[in-house]
Amino acid sequence: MRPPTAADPYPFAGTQLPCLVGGEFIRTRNAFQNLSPVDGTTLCTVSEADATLVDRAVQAARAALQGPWGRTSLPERCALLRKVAERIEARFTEFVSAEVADTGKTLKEASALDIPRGAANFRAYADLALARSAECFEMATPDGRGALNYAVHKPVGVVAVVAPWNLPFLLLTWKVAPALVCGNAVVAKPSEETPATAALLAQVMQESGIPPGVFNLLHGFGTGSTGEALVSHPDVDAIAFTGESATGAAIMRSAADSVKALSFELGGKNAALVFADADFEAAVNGTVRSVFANCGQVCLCSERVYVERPIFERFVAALAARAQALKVGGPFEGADMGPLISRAHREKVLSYYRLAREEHGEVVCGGGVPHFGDRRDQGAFIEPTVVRGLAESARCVKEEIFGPVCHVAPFDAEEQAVQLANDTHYGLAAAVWTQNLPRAHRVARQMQTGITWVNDWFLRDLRTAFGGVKHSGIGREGGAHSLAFFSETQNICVKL
Ligand code: NAD
Ligand code: 6OH
Repeated sequence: MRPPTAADPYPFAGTQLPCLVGGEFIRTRNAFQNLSPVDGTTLCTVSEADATLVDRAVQAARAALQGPWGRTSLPERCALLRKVAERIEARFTEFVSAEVADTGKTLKEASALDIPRGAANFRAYADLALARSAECFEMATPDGRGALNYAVHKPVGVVAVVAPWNLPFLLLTWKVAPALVCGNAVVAKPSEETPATAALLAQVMQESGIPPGVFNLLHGFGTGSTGEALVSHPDVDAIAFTGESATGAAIMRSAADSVKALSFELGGKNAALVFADADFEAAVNGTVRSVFANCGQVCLCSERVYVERPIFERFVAALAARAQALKVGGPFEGADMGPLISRAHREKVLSYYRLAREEHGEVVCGGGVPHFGDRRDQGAFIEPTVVRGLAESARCVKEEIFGPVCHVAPFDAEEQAVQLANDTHYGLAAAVWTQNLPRAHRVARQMQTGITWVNDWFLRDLRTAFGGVKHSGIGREGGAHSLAFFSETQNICVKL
């Protein structure tokens, strides 16, 4: 699998990306521009699906469920998913080119994480679905003959998958793969910011023999556009959504009238707790990663770093030094950190950089925009930033920023660290750095989050539960949890 070079073209240069509906690639009259976050140039145009096309896609999905797809066996679906994984790998260079162009993320991130994880998602769910067992309970009855209860798993039906722009391919396939292996038909809507890897996936689905209508792809915006039309469509049975908490709330309202099943992976304001007994270098390295990975645009990123007082000053100095040493640049420049997704998002993150000063924080490093003196100045680059000295009630400590920035604050006692970490409406992930084993378990268990890492960050086993508490989500995905969400379980009770 060869990573692309700057000489490899954007796979869709100069074209209009189509939607895929019922096995047919459709270019719509309404098209929008897909801009590069690296230099603001137009990468391609994208067909926006209107409510009529959304309806066609949902009907195509419904028809597919009633056709041969509805009669496929689990091994047949698993074989198809494995083919999809193989085709992604066969077109690895194109996928990476598409992802780095749309997002500006580093070549290393896209080659080592986003695209391999896309393929891995299809393989993992094929393996997991084949290994799934169904529950069975023998029961006693008054006549002594007994009864046997056994469960069967059926598809939910038409599933809408709505994905964000930060890990576009990873997060789309994370839901599409389990939905398909469970026998559903999917209507997917990637973010308007990052349509290209989804467009390649639509081609791969066709190449792999996924029947028409089983995977439909709609491009477009959210509110008042494709996304809203899809999630409020009465014939959609379930919605798997990843994105902002406020968007989740809007989708919940849209979905209420037709009582759709919902799985939500939402925002975070994640804490890292660094105890004085931590392996200092490992904690600094891990925190640099957990704050600045993907330009801080990972839902799991740490935006609040609490450090035990004896090592606080040394830790802040090391973190700031490492942040300042990060090379910011485009995907093909050997950079450590790419741009934010868009100028609009940069405006939002910069507004928090300004707010941090207004809220009497001290900007330890960064806080602005880098100047390159070339076309990258038209992009969405921003400086990695460390802030200290804010009150815990400050908006910068409470609200998700989703950029390469953290607030770092000292703590004096374990109970205080736990209280600070949990003092938020969010509850997605936490990172705990300590070499004291009993403390590691004790603190980890007290984190009000769906996911807690001890002495690492974003270490993923696809069989594990993934999701958030409080405003960070509804339900769990990953492993058996995804298979449960994308299936209807029927109990059959047989009197013996
Ligand atoms: P977003 O909520 O703005 O958009 C996500 C998707 O929803 C896009 O495809 C968008 O077009 C669509 N959408 C927007 N409004 C809609 C509506 N009213 N109806 C239907 N669809 C609508 O999120 P984003 O800015 O793309 O992504 C960043 C956010 O996602 C951050 O808050 C981040 O924390 C969160 N996120 C969470 C996880 C997780 O696993 N918990 C993972 C990644 C990102
Ligand atoms: C959020 O930005 C990252 C989510 C990661 C996953 O869903 C995953 O499966 O690793």
